[in-house]
Amino acid sequence: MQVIKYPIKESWKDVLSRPLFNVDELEEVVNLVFGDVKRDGDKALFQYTQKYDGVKITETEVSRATIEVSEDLIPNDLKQALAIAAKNIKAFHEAQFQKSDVIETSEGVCCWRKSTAIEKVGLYVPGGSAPLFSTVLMLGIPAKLAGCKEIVLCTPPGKDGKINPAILYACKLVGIERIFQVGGIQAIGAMAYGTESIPKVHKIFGPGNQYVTAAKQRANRIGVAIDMPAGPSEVMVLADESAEAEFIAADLLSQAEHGADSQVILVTWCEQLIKTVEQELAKQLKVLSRRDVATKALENSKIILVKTQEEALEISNFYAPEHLILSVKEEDSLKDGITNAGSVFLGNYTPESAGDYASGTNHTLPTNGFAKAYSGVSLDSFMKSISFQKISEKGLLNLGPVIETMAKAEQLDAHSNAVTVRMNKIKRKA
Ligand code: HSO
Ligand code: ZN
Repeated sequence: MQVIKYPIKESWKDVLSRPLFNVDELEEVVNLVFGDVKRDGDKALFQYTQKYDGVKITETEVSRATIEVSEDLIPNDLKQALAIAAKNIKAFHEAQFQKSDVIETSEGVCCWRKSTAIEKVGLYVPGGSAPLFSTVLMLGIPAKLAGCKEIVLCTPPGKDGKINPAILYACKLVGIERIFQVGGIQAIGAMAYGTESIPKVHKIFGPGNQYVTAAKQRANRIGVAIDMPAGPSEVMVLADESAEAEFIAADLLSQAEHGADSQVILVTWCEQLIKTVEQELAKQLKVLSRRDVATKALENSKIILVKTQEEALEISNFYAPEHLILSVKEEDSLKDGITNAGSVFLGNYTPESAGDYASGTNHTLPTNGFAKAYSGVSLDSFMKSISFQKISEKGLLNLGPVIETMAKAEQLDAHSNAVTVRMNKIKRKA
């Protein structure tokens, strides 16, 4: 990891740049696949699954029997862990339901909002070297709680032509019944356009590689909503002398192992910590199963020495990390100053992987600086609100002149008339 000491403010943009991620270059292949999926439906899915996953499929949907049998294929301790994680995620997301009061904004004018589920949602779960069955819980649980009527899940088949049984079991646990063994760009295209077997959805959720991200952005341009523009995982740790080097190194590596393009950053105002964290990183890296991936990610990563904890906070808000860990004595004052971050982990005993799996918060979070404007996935992401209003005769007599004045000033006479004709009627009746 590159160590940067006391960077001046003007250099922060460069020091904190993320690995380049150019979606434009992928556009050509996304366009081609989308075109084929739109035209040929399932036939295109069979062809692309053969081409990209090396697997011949004749059906896209996973059978009920295959989902059922997944239960016998995963160990009991994993089943128990999934049950506890699911319970916590459910509890945290269930508490996010907001009641909507009727607000009488002025006498006789009542306004309120009603939340309703997005009817059809598509969840994408990556396969490959690390099949993220935890993502099934993070997306499936709030989708179910929200009351989405149609939930479809796409995930690529492994080299053996099968979907990882832990993904299937997690689906069974949260009640997702429509699972499709299709991945990559073609899966996003299928959920965006609909095919003979895969229903078209209104919103697509979930992480993925650069191809999946580019495909989601393309789906968005043709009118399908997406959760957020996802990018490689990242974590920033702010630490002082009260931090444990061993824990910091473990947290940095936990995100570094996601992908070669992940980025992890330690910001500290305690110079001695740098050496001990470096020693720990080297020690822990040696025995990590994904050390090749993590080593590459560390090449994009930084240790930054700053003068004060205030400066560290300013750097953190500037970077807007997906995950932010505070391992500091003065946790309270620092935490109150956070303005840009996806999810924050406080204290030496709150590892980031708790949020990835089991504490209850959602792990689908804004990366790449999007935490400046986006929130992570929540119950709300699966819902939308419809506003209602009801105005009484008295209410219209009160508010009508305000509307007339504004409409006339915008030179929209018909708007003004819609009020005037009613007010005239009320006055005639009186
Ligand atoms: N840290 C990832 C989520 C995840 N981690 C899933 C383990 N499994 C999101 O950046
Ligand atoms: Zn993770």
